[in-house]
Amino acid sequence: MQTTVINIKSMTCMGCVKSVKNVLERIPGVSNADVSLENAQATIQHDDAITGSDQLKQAIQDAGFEAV
Ligand code: 9UX
Repeated sequence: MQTTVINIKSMTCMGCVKSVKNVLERIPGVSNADVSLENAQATIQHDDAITGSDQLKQAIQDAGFEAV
C-alpha cells in the first residue's frame, strides 16, 4: 500500500471534490481517496502494483481536472 498526493487545479466547489473522489475510488487498487478543496489536492491510498500514480493522474485528467 502506498500513499500518493496529487495537486489538482480547477476544482471550484464541493461537487468537483465529490466527482474527483468518486472517480478515484472506483479505480482498481485504490482503497481510499481524500480530496481537499482548500488544499487543492488528493491524498490517495492505493496498491502500487495495481494502479500507479501516473494512472491516478490520468484518471483525474480524464474526469476534466488538471492534475499537476
Ligand atoms: Mo459545481 Mo464544481 O457545478 O465543477 S461541480 S463547480
